[in-house]
Amino acid sequence: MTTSRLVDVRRGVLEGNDAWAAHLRARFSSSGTRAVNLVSSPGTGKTALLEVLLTRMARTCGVAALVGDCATDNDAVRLARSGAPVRQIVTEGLCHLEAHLIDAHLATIDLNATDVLFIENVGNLVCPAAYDLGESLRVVLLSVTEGEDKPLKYPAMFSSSDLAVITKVDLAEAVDFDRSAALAALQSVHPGMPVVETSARTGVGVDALIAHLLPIHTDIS
Ligand SMILES: Nc1nc2c(ncn2[C@@H]2O[C@H](COP(=O)(O)OP(=O)(O)OP(=O)(O)O)[C@@H](O)[C@H]2O)c(=O)[nH]1
Ligand SMILES: [Mg+2]
Repeated sequence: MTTSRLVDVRRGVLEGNDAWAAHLRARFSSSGTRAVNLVSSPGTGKTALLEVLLTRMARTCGVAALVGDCATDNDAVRLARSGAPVRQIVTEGLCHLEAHLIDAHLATIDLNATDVLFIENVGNLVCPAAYDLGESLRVVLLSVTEGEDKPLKYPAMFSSSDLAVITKVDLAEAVDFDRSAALAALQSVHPGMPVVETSARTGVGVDALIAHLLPIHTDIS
C-alpha cells in the first residue's frame, strides 16, 4: 500500500470514529451523563484511582465504568468490587478504545441512572489521543515513577487533555520525583491545564480530583 493510500485509510477511520463519538455525545447529553476518559501509559494507576473514585462517588451520585485492555478482565474484576456497574472491553490487541466499542458496551448500562461514566482507556500515551470517545472530560495521568519529561515526549496526549493528574505521590520522595520539572513540562505542552496530585494508596488529593470531575462540586466527605 502506498503512503498516500495509508493516509486516506487512517483519515477514513478517524472520520468514522468522529461520527460515532458525536452519536455518543448526544446519548450522554440526553441522559445527563458526564463521560470521563482516563488516559495514560500502562501502570500509571488508572484502575487504582478508579477503585477509590467509584467507591467514594457512589455514595452521592450514579457512577459506572467501562475499562479497556488488550487482554484479560483483571481491571473489571478489581473495579466491580466497588459495587458500581463495570464492563470490560477486551480490544484483542488494539492499542486504544474507539467510539463504536463504547457504544456496543453501553447496552447493559442504565445511562439515565449514571451521572458520571468513567472510561479507562488502554494504557498507551500515543494512540488514544486521536480517538474521541464522546467524553466531556479527558483526564491524563502521569505517575511520579515514569519520568517528568513524559508530557514533552508525548505532547498530543497531554495537549488534548482537559486535566492532568500526577499519581502515586506517596512514592515521590523514594524516586526523587522532580515536581517542578513535571509541572513545567505539563504547562509547556498545555498552558493553563489544571493539575491535581493524588495517591490512591493514601487517598491524598482524591477529594480535589472529585471536585474537578463533578459538574457542580458535591461534598462527598
Ligand atoms: N504506591 C502506590 N502504588 C500505586 C498507586 N496507584 C497504583 N499503584 C500501583 O501501581 C501498579 C499499577 O496500577 P494500576 O492501577 O493497575 O495501573 P493502570 O494504569 O490501571 O494500568 P493498566 O490498566 O495496565 O494501564 C499497581 O501495582 C498499583 O498497586 C499509588 O497511588 N501509590
Ligand atoms: Mg488499569
